[in-house]
Amino acid sequence: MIYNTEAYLQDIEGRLSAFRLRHSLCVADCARALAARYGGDPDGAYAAGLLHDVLKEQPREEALAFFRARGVTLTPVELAAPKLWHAMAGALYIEETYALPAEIVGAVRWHTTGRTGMTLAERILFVADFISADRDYPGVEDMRRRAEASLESAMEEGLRFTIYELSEKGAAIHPDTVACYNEIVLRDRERK
Ligand code: DGI
Ligand code: FE
Ligand code: FE
Repeated sequence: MIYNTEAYLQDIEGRLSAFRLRHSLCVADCARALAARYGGDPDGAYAAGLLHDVLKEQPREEALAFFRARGVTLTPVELAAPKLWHAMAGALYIEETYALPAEIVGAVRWHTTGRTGMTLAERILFVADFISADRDYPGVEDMRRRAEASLESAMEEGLRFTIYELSEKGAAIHPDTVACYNEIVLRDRERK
C-alpha cells in the first residue's frame, strides 16, 4: 500500500486548527515509532495518525447530515456525546476519500472508545493518541513508561482515566469503552 501522505497533510491542514494539526503530526510520529517497536506497519500507523482527527472540527449539524446521508443511526449514548462522532465519521470519510485499507480505517474508527478484540494497528493509534509529544497532562510520563512495557498496560490506564473522568462529570460511558476495559483487566487477571 502506497500512502499519499501529501494529500492527507493538505486535507488536515485545510480542516484543522494549528493546535490540532500539530497534535495530529505528533500522533502520527508516535504511532510510527510504536509500530516499529511492536512489529506493526510504520507507514500505515503514520497515515492513521495524520488522519485520526480529520473530522474533529466538523460542525455538529454537518456531522449529523453526514451520518444521515449514509444511513448511520446513533445510539442514545452516541447522540449525547458529540466528541465520539469524529471517530465514526472520520473512518467513513477516509474510507470513501482515500480507499484506505481496513486496518487504517479501523484504527481511526476505534481510536476514541476502543473496542474488544482490537487489532495491533488499532491499539497502536489508541495509545499514540494518549502519549504523543504534544500531550501534557498529569500522569503522561507514567503512560509513556507503560507504553514502553506493553500497549495493553497503557490502554488499561488510559481507559481507566477516561472512564474516571467521564463518570466524575456525570457523562455516559460508551459500551465499547467499558467492553475494551473489561477485556483488558480480565485478561490481566488470567495471567496473574
Ligand atoms: O480527539 P482527541 O481529543 O485527540 O482524543 P479522543 O478521540 O480520544 O477524544 C477524547 C474525548 O472523547 C474526551 O473528551 C472524552 C470523549 N470520550 C472518550 N470515550 C468516551 C467519551 N465520551 C463518552 N461520552 N463516552 C466514552 O466512552
Ligand atoms: Fe480523536
Ligand atoms: Fe487525537
